[in-house]
Amino acid sequence: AELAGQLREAIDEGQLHLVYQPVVRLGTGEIAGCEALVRWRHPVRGQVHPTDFIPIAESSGLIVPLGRFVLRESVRQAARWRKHDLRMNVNVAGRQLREPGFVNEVAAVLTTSHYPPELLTIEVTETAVLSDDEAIEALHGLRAIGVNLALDDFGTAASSLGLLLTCPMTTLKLDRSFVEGVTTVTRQAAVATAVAQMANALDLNAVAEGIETPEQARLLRGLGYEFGQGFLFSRPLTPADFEELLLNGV
Ligand code: G
Ligand code: G
Ligand code: MN
Ligand code: NA
Repeated sequence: AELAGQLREAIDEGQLHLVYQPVVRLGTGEIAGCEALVRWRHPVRGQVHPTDFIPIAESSGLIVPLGRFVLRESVRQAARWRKHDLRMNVNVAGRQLREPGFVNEVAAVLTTSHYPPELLTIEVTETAVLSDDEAIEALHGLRAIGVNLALDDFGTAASSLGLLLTCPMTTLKLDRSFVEGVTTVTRQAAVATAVAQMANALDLNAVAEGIETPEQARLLRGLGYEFGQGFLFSRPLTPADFEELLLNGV
């Protein structure tokens, strides 16, 4: 409860900031885009990790103003990096999707920053949209304005393959729990293989998350993952560090 009160202040007083983790084209190693991840610089506690405050933000409703900050800031940054032709991925919670006017808000942010909708990807989790008609309707609205949609942490939650029929997704992100043992654990490799085949059959982009070794990257590329993300390439970076990476490559 204390943290919830402080989170309200944090949003108003600019204690939140964004870091960006590169998304790499596994075939060439080039940076195709990035995922915006929120961070909280707490005046007393120091860095508070999103896993410690996103749940509080969701239960208190503060995810709506927090998400508004994340969306504006990430799109503004993406527009500044426009000449690098980067895609920007932004995480959105179910609560945000259900907020009336969310699609209009995204459209307005894109217009204000002169950023093309085709370069923005909204990431949602399976649980955020599962059996939620309003959230699914928002996904259709976002797709209608040209925004891309990724199913994040794919395979972890109450995976409903039916979501792939009811939601207009453009991208599947294989959860890093399957990537961890993909070179050694047969069952994880089997899931990674099945997800890649499904993505390719449905004409969806396939992204593997949490890649930490060159062997994982090679294997996943072979399985059909066009894109990868993980500490092998880079941790999430401040805008200044990300720009340096853009100049020097991964
Ligand atoms: O880097 P990482 O530890 O930052 O992220 C931890 C979790 O927090 C991930 O599940 C990620 O999706 C989530 N997260 C990070 N930034 C945001 C954000 O801006 N909005 C939402 N809804 N979730 C986020
Ligand atoms: O749930 P989501 O995928 O949105 O969150 C991404 C989270 O995964 C962030 O917390 C990010 O810091 C973390 N992450 C990114 N790459 C790696 C990696 O290679 N290994 C591990 N263990 N975590 C990672
Ligand atoms: Mn994500
Ligand atoms: Na993820």
